[in-house]
Amino acid sequence: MGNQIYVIGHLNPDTDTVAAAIGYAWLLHERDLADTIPARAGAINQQTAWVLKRLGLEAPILINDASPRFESVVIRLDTALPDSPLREAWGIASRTWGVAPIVTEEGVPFGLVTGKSLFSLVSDLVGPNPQRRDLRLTEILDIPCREACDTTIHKFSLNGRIRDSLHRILRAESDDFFVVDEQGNYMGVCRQRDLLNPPRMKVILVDHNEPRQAIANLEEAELLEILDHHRLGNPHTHAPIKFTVDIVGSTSTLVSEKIEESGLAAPPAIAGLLLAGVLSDTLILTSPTTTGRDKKAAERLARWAFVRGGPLAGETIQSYGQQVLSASAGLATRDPEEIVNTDLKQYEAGGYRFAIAQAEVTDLVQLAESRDKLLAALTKLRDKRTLDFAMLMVTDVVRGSSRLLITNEPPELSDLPYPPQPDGTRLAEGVVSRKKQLLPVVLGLLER
Ligand SMILES: [Mn+2]
Repeated sequence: MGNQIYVIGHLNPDTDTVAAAIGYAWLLHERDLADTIPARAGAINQQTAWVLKRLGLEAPILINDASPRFESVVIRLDTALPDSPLREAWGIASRTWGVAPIVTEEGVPFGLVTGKSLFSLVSDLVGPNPQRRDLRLTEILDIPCREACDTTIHKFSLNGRIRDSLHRILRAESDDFFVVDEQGNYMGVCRQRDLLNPPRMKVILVDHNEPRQAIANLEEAELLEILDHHRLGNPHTHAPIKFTVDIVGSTSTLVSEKIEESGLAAPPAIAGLLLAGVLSDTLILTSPTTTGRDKKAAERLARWAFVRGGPLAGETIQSYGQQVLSASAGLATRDPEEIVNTDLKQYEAGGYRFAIAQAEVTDLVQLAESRDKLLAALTKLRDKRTLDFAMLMVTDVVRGSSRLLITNEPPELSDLPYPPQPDGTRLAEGVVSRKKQLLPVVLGLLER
């Protein structure tokens, strides 16, 4: 793990979150030579997959959990075979901290030669009375390793979380352990003292700042920085961190500004990705969250992205934006559970735990036929996450309006300023932003 810094977006990643992670990781590497790795906290949605493919970019790596794993402390020590003479293990132990791993020809851990295992070998050979036997060191060193090693050493899996094994580690006789892969092959050795204080994963959060929307066990990571455009719900940190939360339409806007401030230009594919982030979060610069800075960012990114020979040569902001928005699939062709889980944010307010999902469509005609299935999926989601209620905001990105589906609507929400429709949904005319339009209204009613 070392000095690697993961730049990671929120759960249920959308295009802006993936773009910001890739774009900001690129900038930090280019400007500061930082060892940054873009990451994502969940499956890529259909729109983002389309954008990445169009630009010829790889999806960032998936990280679900920030809790340190055995791979962060494993040391790949040299090994000796069980039938090799002990002198080979002796040689290895003199170069390590006094241990030598004994591993079979197949690559499977057999045992560990340690100071303690050697002492117990010698005391077996000599017996309780040292005068009775005159044993030469060279004779001892000819003994096969298999007779001199401790074969009761615990094995832990490379991908396992250290904290899940803490009591086995603390109760074990030895201070050293084997680390193996899924097939049980030797990957190295780890020490108790490193396991009790493993290096923390270094992370930069983009496009979110609430732990509830972040990878699991974020508190076990070392949080270096937050770059975001959402309401505050940030975690406590032990040390001061760089914190940028600004009122713009997308985090991709902030990343493009930072690139410009550094005097750099993003390569066409990364600029195209950031532009997709801006255009999808702002619905092609029309949503009420859009600011002058987003428009400038779009122009700047278009200048970098639409160059001759690049993957977006010949496009305009409008033509590209329409392709990006229509790459998110329509309601009827999508699995209802996928619709309610893809762009989902969870909140707590006024004693309620709830979630608001958003699905973007290019027309609402399919809503009537999908309504029952969507409500069933919302109910399932509510049960699974033990929420008080769940809401789906189906946004018509062309007409700039949304319909709301709510399960277990609490009485406070009967005052929602969105009139119920004959089909049981609520009509939120002109509402396209969950963050800026819907959420403040919902929070206002719940916290009254
Ligand atoms: Mn965003």
